[in-house]
Amino acid sequence: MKKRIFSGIQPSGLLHIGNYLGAIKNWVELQKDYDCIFCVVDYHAITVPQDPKTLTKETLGIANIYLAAGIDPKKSIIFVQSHVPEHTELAWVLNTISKMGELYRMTQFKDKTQGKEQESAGAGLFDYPVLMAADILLYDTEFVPVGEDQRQHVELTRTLARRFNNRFGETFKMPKVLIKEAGAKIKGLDDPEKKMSKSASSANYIALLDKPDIISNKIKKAVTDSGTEIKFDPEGKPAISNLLTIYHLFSGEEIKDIEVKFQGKGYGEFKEGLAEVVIDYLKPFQKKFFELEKNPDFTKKILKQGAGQVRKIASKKMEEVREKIGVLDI
Ligand code: ATP
Ligand code: LTN
Repeated sequence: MKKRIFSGIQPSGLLHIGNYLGAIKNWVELQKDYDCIFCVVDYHAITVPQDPKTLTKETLGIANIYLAAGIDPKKSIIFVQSHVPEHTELAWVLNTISKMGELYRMTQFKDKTQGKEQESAGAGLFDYPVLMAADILLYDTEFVPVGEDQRQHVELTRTLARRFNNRFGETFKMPKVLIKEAGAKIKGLDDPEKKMSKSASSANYIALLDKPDIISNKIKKAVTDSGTEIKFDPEGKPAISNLLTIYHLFSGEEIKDIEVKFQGKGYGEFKEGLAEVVIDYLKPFQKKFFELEKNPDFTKKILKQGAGQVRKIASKKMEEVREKIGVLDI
């Protein structure tokens, strides 16, 4: 029996190369050795206001990104969170054992409410990690492959699993976070101190669907460090180190070899090389994405099949949970 992997991405805005290198690229590799379930977490996306038409379009869009990137529905399951109501049902039960204090300590909640009146922050945004815990725990997940920013949420998931198991008896498997060091925290092109984020300005990220000239331009304008040397030194040269990481992950070349290749050459030449590597890598992915976009019924069929497959697992787990907490069976 293969070990299970579960992960998900919200259909809220464009995906960027940080999402790809920190999450999706690793998922594609994990499919060989694990029993993988990949979810489009639409109920997470509505924790901040979403235009309904855009949400529908982006839900399908994320599924198409998964497929175009190489998630193979013959090997892995792809589905949409809201199509399996056990996710929200388990989230409710887990809410009853979650503490306000531990949810307040979540850095994502703090970041997303920063500068705003906490009084007007959505209860859904506050509760976001509990729904994520439900996603993971429903499937006896062994590993959760995500970027560094999600580590704390997986820790909370473990806390909730442990608490439930202690109170009601062994029910949930203890999941572990799976973070691959290279790519776990791709930094913004305009600010190498912070993670690349779709909530930032467009100069911050390279979207997976950006056109070649846009990619070249963004890389050309990316901030650099003082000096001229192309050297991997995250402390002393955070900007160039970030660009080297991107180069390494898209080209498959070792960082040391890339340093040698650009020895004695300036930042300009390195950036031109990087743009070429990123554009070449994304070309077949983009082509596949636009093909899939023309045939929504194909993707919908995969999502429907996926929901059917996972529902069997989820409903069994929910039955067990109901029984454990003492819900009347009729
Ligand atoms: P935002 O910053 O607007 O909240 P996001 O870009 O972080 O959004 P998510 O949907 O929260 O996007 O993340 C999807 C996946 O991508 C998660 O596994 C997350 O850890 C990963 N990820 C996001 N940003 C990065 C990044 N800069 N580097 C590596 N992985 C990332
Ligand atoms: N919070 C995650 C998305 C997410 C997720 C999950 C990731 C929701 N449920 C379950 C892994 C497992 C994010 O990337 N922002």
